[in-house]
Amino acid sequence: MEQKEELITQRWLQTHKDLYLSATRHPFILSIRDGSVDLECFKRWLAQDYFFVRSFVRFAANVLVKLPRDADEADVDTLLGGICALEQEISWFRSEGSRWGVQFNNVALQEANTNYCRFLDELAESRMDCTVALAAFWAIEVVYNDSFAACLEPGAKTPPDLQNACERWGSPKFKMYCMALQSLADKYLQNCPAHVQQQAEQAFVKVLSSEVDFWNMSVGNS
Ligand code: HMH
Repeated sequence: MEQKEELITQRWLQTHKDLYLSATRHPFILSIRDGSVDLECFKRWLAQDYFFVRSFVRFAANVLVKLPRDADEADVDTLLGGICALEQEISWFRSEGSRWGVQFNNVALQEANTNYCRFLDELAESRMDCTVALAAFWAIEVVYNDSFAACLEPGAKTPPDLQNACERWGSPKFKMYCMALQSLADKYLQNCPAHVQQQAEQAFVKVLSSEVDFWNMSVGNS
């Protein structure tokens, strides 16, 4: 019987465990989890992330276009579902913005955000391999899922006002979506040349470090 091989994304999570933990258990997330969060930081994160998500919409649409024409319908649907969910996410940001008195049109993009959005644009370029973009897509979503799920664990003292934000990315439903993205990335990773696999791993690492920079920016450390 053929031995089941370890998934490539699982191997990356092991290889880059420390960086992954820095991205998913950042002091900002831990401060939400223990209830000590500075709400000014949360508001800064909210305003910056609204603009990130606007860039992410373009990225996500481009990843869908990168799928080969004969891609499995279920795979196209996974990405399409993700794009549809972003519409609600944008509305959520707008209503949170007014709830917290954050006006997005007065917000200046900070460097960590601009850099991350530029990286998204690079990944979206037509010469960029579909597999690399899919791996990055999964990484971007799983960091938020893992981070915010930690704020919902038993014993977490997440402030009630932030519960809703944590549920958006930390819910079991979002986790299922991330797992679908992970399987999709692994499927393409298993069938791509070694140099593309390496490029995808580099993109994974760059997503993780961009996420750390984004959290640092949110707490005012950048
Ligand atoms: C910075 N990373 C950042 N923002 C997000 N909204 C996500 C990931 C997940 O969608």
